[in-house]
Amino acid sequence: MDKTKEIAHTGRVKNTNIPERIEDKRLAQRSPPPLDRRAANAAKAATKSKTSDTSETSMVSKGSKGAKGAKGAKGAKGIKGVKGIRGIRGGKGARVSAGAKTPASDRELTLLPKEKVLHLYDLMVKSRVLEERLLKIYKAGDAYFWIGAPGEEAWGVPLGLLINKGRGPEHDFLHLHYRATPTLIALGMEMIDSIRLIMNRATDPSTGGRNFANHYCFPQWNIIPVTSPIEVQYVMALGTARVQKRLSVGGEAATGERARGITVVTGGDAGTAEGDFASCLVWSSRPGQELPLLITVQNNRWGISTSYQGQHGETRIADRASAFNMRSRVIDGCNPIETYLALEEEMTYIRRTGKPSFIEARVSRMYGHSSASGANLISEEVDPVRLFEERLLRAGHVSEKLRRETWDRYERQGVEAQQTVRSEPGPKAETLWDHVYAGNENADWRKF
Ligand SMILES: Cc1ncc(C[n+]2csc(CCOP(=O)(O)OP(=O)(O)O)c2C)c(N)n1
Repeated sequence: MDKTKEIAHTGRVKNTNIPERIEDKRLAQRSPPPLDRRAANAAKAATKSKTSDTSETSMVSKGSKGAKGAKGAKGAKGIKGVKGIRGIRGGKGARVSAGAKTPASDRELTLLPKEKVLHLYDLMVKSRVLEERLLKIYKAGDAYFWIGAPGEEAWGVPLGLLINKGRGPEHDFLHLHYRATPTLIALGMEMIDSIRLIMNRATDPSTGGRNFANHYCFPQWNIIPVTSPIEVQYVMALGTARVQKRLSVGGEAATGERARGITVVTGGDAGTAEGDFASCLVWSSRPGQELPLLITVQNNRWGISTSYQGQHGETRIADRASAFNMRSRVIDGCNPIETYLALEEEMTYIRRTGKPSFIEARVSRMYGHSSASGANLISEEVDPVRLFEERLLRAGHVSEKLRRETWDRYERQGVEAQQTVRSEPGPKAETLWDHVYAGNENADWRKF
């Protein structure tokens, strides 16, 4: 049997089909210089504050070793991502140990305040526990279909934390695809609302129980409805970015200062073959008409069961953005620190200039495409949550006790939420036509 199909059907075979091209040295990331400077400064600051580091909560062991290891600006090199990207290469062995570093050399942890690092960890665990709960719900027969984001936590959580959250063009718009649970969790979505969606309950705030798992919609946070047809979000994103452009300096409805809200679009690597993706590059980069748009691709190296390797003539997807003179970079989306810093930098650039930027994040797909491909754990895929957790344990940022408590707390929350949702009603037939049009105009064609 063809290896690709084998994976799709069982989800358990060795992932022998990981494209060599992704491992090519040419893929080494070109981090813009400001990040390196920032890394150097943070490393210096961490060294200085080494002795005053005991003010942290009890979850942090005394005299953080990470801070000790931060000595010297050379540590900044770690951020370049070449090392991190190795974490998702198709090598052998336990994926948790791929990024193994001694505490003394894990300077990267000092690039963000410790509180932020722990917050990232907490939300990543929460998102993973929720996703695994959704899988269990599907496998127990409480849902018809599962699709989701285990393996994208290190990408999605930082993204959610950096969003200027709210409703209307002065806030960020998010055109997400169906692997956005980590971002929604970071934005503050309750676990129970994701469970209501997968269990198709009328109480589901996203769709009233009418759509698939992970097809979120939260108008109060500018979360545009997630669509099942892939890639359409890349052209829709042009619309909200255009509105934000109009509100900026020199725009059609100039307000005197550049709008702070930007538009963010996410999607998969296979989807970039669609014309919508090309349209997005063209329309966001027209000289003098550039749009405040963060275009991102989460490259997990698969489009259902079709391998990246046989589909992409370009070396990096990010290279396609370079052809439009757009700022672009490749990052290790399995590393939350690198991701956070890169996203922060690109979002700041877009807010400041009103111009687009492009990020290709290398991510993991731990349970295959969806329930349609079995939804079983693929042990060779990188586990970014465990990878990060290992680092935090080694650095003394997280104790074994805190680790256990975090997983247990969210596990309990998930189980309780599932039990609650079981007793909630499904949608009524008469609500079928609700919310098809904006303003809730009745869309029942029989009544036209
Ligand atoms: C327009 C359209 N074509 C095909 C499909 C079927 N389809 C669903 S997911 C998928 C693969 C998408 O792969 P990728 O863009 O890499 O995202 P991933 O699912 O890997 O995150 C395809 C082809 C679809 N949903 N919509």
